[in-house]
Amino acid sequence: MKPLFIFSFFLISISNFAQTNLIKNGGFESETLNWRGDVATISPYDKKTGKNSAVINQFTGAEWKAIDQIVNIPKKTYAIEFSGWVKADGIEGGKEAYNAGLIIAEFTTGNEKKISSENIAQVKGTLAWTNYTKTILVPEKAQNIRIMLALAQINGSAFFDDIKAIALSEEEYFRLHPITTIPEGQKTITPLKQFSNGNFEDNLNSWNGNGTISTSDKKDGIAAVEITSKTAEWKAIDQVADINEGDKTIEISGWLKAKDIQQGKDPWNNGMFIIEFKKNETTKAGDDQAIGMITGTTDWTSFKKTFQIPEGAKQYRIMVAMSVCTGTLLADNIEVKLSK
Ligand SMILES: [Ca+2]
Ligand SMILES: [Ca+2]
Repeated sequence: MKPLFIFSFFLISISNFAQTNLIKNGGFESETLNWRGDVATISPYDKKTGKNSAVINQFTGAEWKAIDQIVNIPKKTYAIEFSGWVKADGIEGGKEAYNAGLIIAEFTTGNEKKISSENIAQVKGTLAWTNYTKTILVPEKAQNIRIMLALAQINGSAFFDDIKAIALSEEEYFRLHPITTIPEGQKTITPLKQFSNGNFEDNLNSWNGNGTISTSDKKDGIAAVEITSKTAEWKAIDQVADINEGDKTIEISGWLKAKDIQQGKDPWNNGMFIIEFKKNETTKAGDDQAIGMITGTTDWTSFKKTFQIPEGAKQYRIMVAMSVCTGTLLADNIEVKLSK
């Protein structure tokens, strides 16, 4: 228990440090001590906390009436969390939005030159005690804050209590205001890999295996793929792509051309165009299927087949193979169409 207690104590000391209020006498428990200006009176009857609040009353004239306090911004302050309780009573009229009861935070340089100003609270009409909070990043070169409680050229009564300005380090600021990124539609999901470069116009991009690019003999465009085998071995190119959820059928088409392909000992030892369905990297979802087979010497020949996608198949692999035979196989314009 003892180490745990020490740890908790450490955390409490950190958070206490973070909660230090820069405003002196923000709750008006010491009447108007630390505040400049003489337009506010202490209200012991209508307050949010403790014994007192401060009230600025104005019944005629609609003049600017305010009290203020200047505080130093501690070193390494990244942002200030301003807060305060305000109550309004009969604040009526005024042409501008700022003709209201206001808490204003003004950032100034060391010699009180204004850098920026923000309204923390802006109240009109008649309003019960309400808490206002606003966290503002400290502008560059700001050294002081001037906090103002005002009745801005309007008649009525504005009550103020528990005025706070809490300095936050960068770390504290981002702990209180963590950065959240909003997912845009499907962007957070790893995009499915689509079949691509079936016409070999982008060299062998997207393809694996032992092909070369043929620019002299092709079906369309500037290039096709060529697989040449001098010995009866398996030599192939392949590409794996994802199946969209809900897809039921797949149609594969492409063009093949054979140059002196000598069949091996089995009938499928020829130029082959194959699809394999996969559940994952290592598990097949069914038997391999031939889209086309070619042997001997031929012109460009078109092949097309449609398959039902087997249960559980998440990926497919398209293969163009010299299947344990000799000769040259060319392929071009391979296309895949998935449908629901
Ligand atoms: Ca108080
Ligand atoms: Ca091509």
